[in-house]
Amino acid sequence: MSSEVTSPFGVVLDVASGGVEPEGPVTERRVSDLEGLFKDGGAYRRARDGGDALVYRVVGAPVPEVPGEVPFSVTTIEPGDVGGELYMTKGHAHTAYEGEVYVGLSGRGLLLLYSGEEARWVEISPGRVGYIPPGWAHRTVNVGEEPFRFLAVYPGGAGHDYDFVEEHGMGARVFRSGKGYEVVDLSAGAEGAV
Ligand code: S6P
Ligand code: ZN
Repeated sequence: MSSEVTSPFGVVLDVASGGVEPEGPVTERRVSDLEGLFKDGGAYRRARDGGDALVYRVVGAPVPEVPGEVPFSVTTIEPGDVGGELYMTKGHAHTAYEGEVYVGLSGRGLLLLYSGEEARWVEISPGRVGYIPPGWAHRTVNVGEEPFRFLAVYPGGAGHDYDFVEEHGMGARVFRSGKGYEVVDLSAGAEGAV
């Protein structure tokens, strides 16, 4: 257990900007931080060398990541794609057997989940909440034309393992299509897969 003591507090979430006040840790990921994520390596290098756009930003509340605490943060994924594959977060698994909740704030997104065998996806938008059960790796994708923004709430002892997704992917990829977006299920659980 931590010896830190957290006092009760409230924060203001600015839904229009993704700001959190008072603010905790802030993480920004540009195209250059996302090597190996996108399928099309040539399109990735062109995007990285030709502007290196901001893909997403995570603004946390000042809550320590230790067991017992319940950290929360707002993620904003910009609209865009690399070679037709929509902007997304790196994705991770929790190191502890802990779940998480995503609350849609603005825009349209997809929560991708991967058990290691099966890929699943859940639409997130204002008024829609996505549930991540323990044991499922997760990633979010902006499938709209506006910034996609959501509040994440998770146990402070969850821990973040990025290696699992780097090594195994998410079992699915999400591309732009005439209908808006298309999910390509590459997992062992996909229909028709061996
Ligand atoms: C933390 C939670 C989110 C993500 C954020 C960025 O458990 O799932 O706050 O950290 O959406 O994604 P990633 O995969 O780069 O951490
Ligand atoms: Zn998480």
